[in-house]
Amino acid sequence: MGSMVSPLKWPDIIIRLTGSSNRINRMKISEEQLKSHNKKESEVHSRHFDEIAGRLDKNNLNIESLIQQLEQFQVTIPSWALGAGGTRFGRFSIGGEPATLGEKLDDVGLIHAMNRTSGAISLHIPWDIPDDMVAIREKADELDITFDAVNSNTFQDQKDQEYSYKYGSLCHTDKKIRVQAVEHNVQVIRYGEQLGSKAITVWLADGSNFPGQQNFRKAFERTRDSLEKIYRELPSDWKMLIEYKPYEPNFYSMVIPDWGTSFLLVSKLGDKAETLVDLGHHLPNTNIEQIVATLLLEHKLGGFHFNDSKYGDDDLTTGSVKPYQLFLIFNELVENIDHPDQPFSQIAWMIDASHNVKDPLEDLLQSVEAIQIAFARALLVDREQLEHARNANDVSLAQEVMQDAFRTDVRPLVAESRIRSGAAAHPLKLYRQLEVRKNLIKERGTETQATGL
Ligand SMILES: [Mn+2]
Repeated sequence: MGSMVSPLKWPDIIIRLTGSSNRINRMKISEEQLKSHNKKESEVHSRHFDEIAGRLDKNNLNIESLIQQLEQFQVTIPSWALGAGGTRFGRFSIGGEPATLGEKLDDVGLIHAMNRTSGAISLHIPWDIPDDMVAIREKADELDITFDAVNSNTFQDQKDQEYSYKYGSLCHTDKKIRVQAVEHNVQVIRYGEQLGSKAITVWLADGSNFPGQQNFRKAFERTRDSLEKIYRELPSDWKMLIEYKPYEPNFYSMVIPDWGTSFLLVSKLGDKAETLVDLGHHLPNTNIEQIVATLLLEHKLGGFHFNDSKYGDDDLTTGSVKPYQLFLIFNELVENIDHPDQPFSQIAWMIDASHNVKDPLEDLLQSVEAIQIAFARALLVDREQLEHARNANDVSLAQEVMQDAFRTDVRPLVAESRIRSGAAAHPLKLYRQLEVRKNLIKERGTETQATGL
């Protein structure tokens, strides 16, 4: 981010009345504010954009098509990542956190207004059950937001719940508990149908903490049997995405620890079941791009949970620690972009992160931009030359082709795609100029706490 322009004062910020709500002012970003921001940025932006567009044109790259692909690309915001996260050691509030589902939608609306790339939210049930389905759908329409995959939760016990998930849910040794967990997932699908979602993401905390605690084969079979029951309740145009994770909350074994186990389950379930890749759910140094390539080959790549990590499931800002890995993942995706059996547009692109020290909205803006940058760089890879280098076993050339794309500063291309979509040239800069967090604190107070991780 460049130097910050002095912030606007409160009266300059367009606010709107929310009618009967106790909260008087609702922070909203107006078209005028976006236009004025882009006007101020236009001179510097044009210079940077013309420079890179001219250079890429010499390489016979179709800039227009690249920008259009960026414009169409949308990344879903998870409802649980809009407040401050925490660790088991503590949590530090940031103030102005959304306390209701409506306010969570408002926050996604703010992000989407600034980047026009975050036009969907992924809800977590039961944290985000809408009280008034019609009102929530209307609000989402107004903010131009759709509902992406819904997420079930059998990793915690809820207040009114009959049986505990302490020793597992879909894998549990007790049939009554498995039935309860299956019914919860079916309920999540029913909520999702009312919202217009088209997928359910299942992540299981099921596993064991000590050797000998669980019969691996029986736990797998019970899980498969439970998933089949949920699968049978899927509407015809829905998908079931099965996420895997090697450890945590269980530290000896997880029932679905890796992509291979997820792939085995989704293959047994049927065409509507696919694997979901959460970047943080791998042991250190795992070659995630190769997993992505194999899932693409088998048409079983359902979607992503983007984040970044240094050691484990750190849930850090996407692209903040390993940007080259993110680029390599997108390189595999772009290589397969026109495949009719695994349409790029039907892959679920979602963020799954947690923010312990940063403003969640700033963090999400940074994550989305990092994803766009990785996508744009992957679109720059000279595929013909790469294929030639590979076939000729020209190892150095293959590396050059990849790194030439990675080392290109594509930020002006991403900014151009935003400007054309009516978004801000520099969303984070605008966010700070408008003092959005300060206004959210004014609106909601410092004591609110969002449900989430
Ligand atoms: Mn995840």
